[in-house]
Amino acid sequence: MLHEKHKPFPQDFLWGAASAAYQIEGAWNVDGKGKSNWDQFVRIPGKTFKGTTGDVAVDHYHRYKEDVALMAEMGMKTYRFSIAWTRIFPNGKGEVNQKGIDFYNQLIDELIKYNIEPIVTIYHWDLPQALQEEYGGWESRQIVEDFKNYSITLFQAFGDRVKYWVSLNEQNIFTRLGYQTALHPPGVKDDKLYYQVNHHASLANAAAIKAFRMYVPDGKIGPSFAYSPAYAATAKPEDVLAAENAEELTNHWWMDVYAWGEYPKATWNYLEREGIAPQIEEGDLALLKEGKPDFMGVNYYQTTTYEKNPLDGATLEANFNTTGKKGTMEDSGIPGLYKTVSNDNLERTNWDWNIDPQGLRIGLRRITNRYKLPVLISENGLGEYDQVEADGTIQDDYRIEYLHTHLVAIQDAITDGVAVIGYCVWSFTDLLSWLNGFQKRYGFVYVNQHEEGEHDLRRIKKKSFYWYKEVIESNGEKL
Ligand code: BGP
Repeated sequence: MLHEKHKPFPQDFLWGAASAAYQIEGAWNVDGKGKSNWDQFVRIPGKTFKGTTGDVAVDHYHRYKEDVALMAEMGMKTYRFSIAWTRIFPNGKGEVNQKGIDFYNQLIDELIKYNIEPIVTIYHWDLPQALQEEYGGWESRQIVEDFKNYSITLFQAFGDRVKYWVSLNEQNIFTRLGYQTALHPPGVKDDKLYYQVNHHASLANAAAIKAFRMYVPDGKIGPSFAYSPAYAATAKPEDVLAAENAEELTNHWWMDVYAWGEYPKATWNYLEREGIAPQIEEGDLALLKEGKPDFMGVNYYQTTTYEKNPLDGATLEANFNTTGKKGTMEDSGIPGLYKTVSNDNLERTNWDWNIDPQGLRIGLRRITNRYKLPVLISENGLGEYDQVEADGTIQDDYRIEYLHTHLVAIQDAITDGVAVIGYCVWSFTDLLSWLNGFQKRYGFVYVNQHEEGEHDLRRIKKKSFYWYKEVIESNGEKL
């Protein structure tokens, strides 16, 4: 299946970039915004790299016009951004804060002015702290109703102009880091609760999608899933089985529920035996089936390689590289099921993320074969140190190389028959990385923001900015 002749990118392909409210907006307590779980968490000493916060982030709240003008200059067709729940409902529910609605109206209108298709993410991790305090946030079924109401408020306010929506961003990541490894708020380690929280989030996702059909009947909606396709470390059957376990427990566990409203069998039975399967109430499974997405949103950064893990083997207690010191990431696993191992065939970034463009093609084909849904690549990008040269330029050839090879893989997948509707690079401007501060940069546009020292937040176009501009102009013919 090697082919010299690629199919072209579709004419209406959505070339874009993505961001999230907490990572760019700043203005954390401005214009009536309430406190989110992240506003709370970053104030606990030792939780983020050098104590960075999103209080200012890259000040997009005040500089959105400048940022959108840069997007227009680049020729971007789409921009994916998230809405801060606490700007709309400072306490998560109740009275709407009109100033929050106003801000996003202005941003959306500014994008439309330049023919940039807005893609709105409803939830990118910044939960209203009031809901966390009142009933534990995702820990309670009450979240389903509040999330649905919040979503409907957005559909009513913006659905006339916004036709592409992402429901939950990376449910698998915010729940794992929030409830298994305690790296994100609320900083809990409780496996049973983790699966219960996920069930609530899946219900909330389905409830929002079901409501969407009524409020934005001509729109499209789907979740964004952080998909890391599983590889087996060797052809030993026990390693292949470990990779199968991982594919089911780290991927199908969510995507099957999104696409089919069903939990995968082997994992369900395993969790039942362990006494940590979620409690399901009457009507839950029916609701899950009623909330089918129009596309699978995929955030792709890397593949993960697995081998057999004995019962007394590696656990999830492992160091996660948040410092940018290569080689500090440790392997982790679930005893009896699988354990991660480094893949010597792949290069890694300074944060120990594998670089694997072919893994994207493989993942896209797996999704297509299993779910028969179109895919929106809602995130893909390279987090690296960037250096401003003496002449003021940023020569990020490594980022161009990363994006180039991933786009070739996408075109391979399109040629294979995968329906890809768009590609959102993470990210447009540099922004705050949740745990890694400002030094781990992803943008086409450099922002002079740092953990320490001088930082006037000025924007500088990187070399990759000009490269992507040409890619878009040629609709992917000049990769
Ligand atoms: C995804 C998140 C993004 C972004 C990205 C890069 O998981 O959806 O919000 O942060 O990863 O991650 P990091 O900032 O850890 O490098």
